Amino acid sequence: MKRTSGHDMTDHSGHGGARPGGLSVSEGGYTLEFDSTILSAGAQTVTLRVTGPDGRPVTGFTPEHGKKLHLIGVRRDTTGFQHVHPVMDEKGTWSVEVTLTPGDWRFFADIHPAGHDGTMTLGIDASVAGPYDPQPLPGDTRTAHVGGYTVTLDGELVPGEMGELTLTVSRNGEPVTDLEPYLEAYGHLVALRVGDLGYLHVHPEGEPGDGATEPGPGITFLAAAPSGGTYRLYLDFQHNDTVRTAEFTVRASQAAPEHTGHHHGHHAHHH
Ligand SMILES: [Cu+2]
Repeated sequence: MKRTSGHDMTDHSGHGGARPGGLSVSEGGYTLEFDSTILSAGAQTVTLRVTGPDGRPVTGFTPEHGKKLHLIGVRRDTTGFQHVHPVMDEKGTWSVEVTLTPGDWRFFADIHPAGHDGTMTLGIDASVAGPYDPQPLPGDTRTAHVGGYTVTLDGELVPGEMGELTLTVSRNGEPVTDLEPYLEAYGHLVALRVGDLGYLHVHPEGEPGDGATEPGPGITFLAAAPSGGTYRLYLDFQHNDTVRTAEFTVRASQAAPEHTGHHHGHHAHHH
């Protein structure tokens, strides 16, 4: 039997795609801890650590996309998205400033502990005190406007299959062809499943300086949806020295008719 190894996270059961990350606070012996999971509204510094199989804070991490820890925070209604890079002290405590609004939040730490086989995403809940005004999910949106830029999304999220997503950036109607590298890519895309905020691993196709990847206007990613349903997508891109986030709502279309067992020539009935 031919076996694939390494980075093939696809589930071939036919029921879904890559298993989402971020649904567990602990995985493989690694656990995400916040000093406090009760936070206040507004700008503040949060402190956190990752403990390892021995129960002690981990200090050795393998950088991914130029950072040892990517921290993503989002309110449970999918608003307030933040993607920040905490700084670690010698004891393994990370700190970073975030700006929070009242409500229930989910934080994700995207890490690759040194010596561990690959990356993982750990997730933790936190409560921000104050009157919570949950927002309805924006409907299917394939065009986002942010800071004078327009970003359009092409391609499909398909349950159980790698699909290609292309995000195209324009400004004042003109394609942007001088995107700046940000964290070793022209864009970073985070996808969260609505309902449980399952975190999808999305991989950019090509990177700056590889001789093939253009600095816009299109940025291409590969992603597989773990299931049907609705997803919220967040694209970070950099232009004119500023990082901006464009947000989209996408429904994962059901997979095309089964590849096996379908009936050729089975047309609609006529009465
Ligand atoms: Cu990051």
